[in-house]
Amino acid sequence: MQYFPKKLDPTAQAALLGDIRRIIGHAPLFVPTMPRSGTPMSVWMTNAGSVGWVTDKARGYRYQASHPETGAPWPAIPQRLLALWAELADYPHLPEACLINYYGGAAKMGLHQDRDEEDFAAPVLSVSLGDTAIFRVGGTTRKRPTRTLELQSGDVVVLGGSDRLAYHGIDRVLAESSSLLEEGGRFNLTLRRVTKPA
Ligand code: MD6
Ligand code: FE
Repeated sequence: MQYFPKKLDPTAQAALLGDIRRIIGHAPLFVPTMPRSGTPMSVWMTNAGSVGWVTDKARGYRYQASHPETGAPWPAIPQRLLALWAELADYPHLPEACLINYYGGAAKMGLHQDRDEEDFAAPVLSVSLGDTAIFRVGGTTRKRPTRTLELQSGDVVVLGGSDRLAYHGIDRVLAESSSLLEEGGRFNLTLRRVTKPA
């Protein structure tokens, strides 16, 4: 795991937030539901890219090329995120998906691995915008000890190499810890390579 605190300055954060707001204008946030149980997750979600990560009761976790509610293709991944990937990912191919998670009030994310991609040689790169989150990260089994890290607006985390499949999650988000989002809360953007390059 590589941690880049304050990788984006306030100007870059505001510009990226503008990109995210435009994406949401075309691909509205939706409430994802868990496989089998259909329990709603507490985050809202959307995507950019040739494919996006979605989940629902009937079909479970997967990548698909269209928005589950509008049926429209996902908007393109913003150039400034592609530039960040080129700088930090140490991987010679473009990312294909940018998952956008929005955490309001009490939203959190349980401990999980990102493992729905075909190519674990590529890292997953995440950018935080808005309120500070308590990020928990452990090893590659649930039994390994975990530690926590406060992710602030503009921070970037890269999970790659032996940490590509590390368990991680968000315990909680600290309300009113940032003024970037007028409505409060937090966006997390995760860039992923999904398919194995030819
Ligand atoms: C979050 N992040 O920060 C959740 N996944 O809201 C993730 O699930 C994540 O930060 C893969 C790599 C980095 C991450
Ligand atoms: Fe994740």
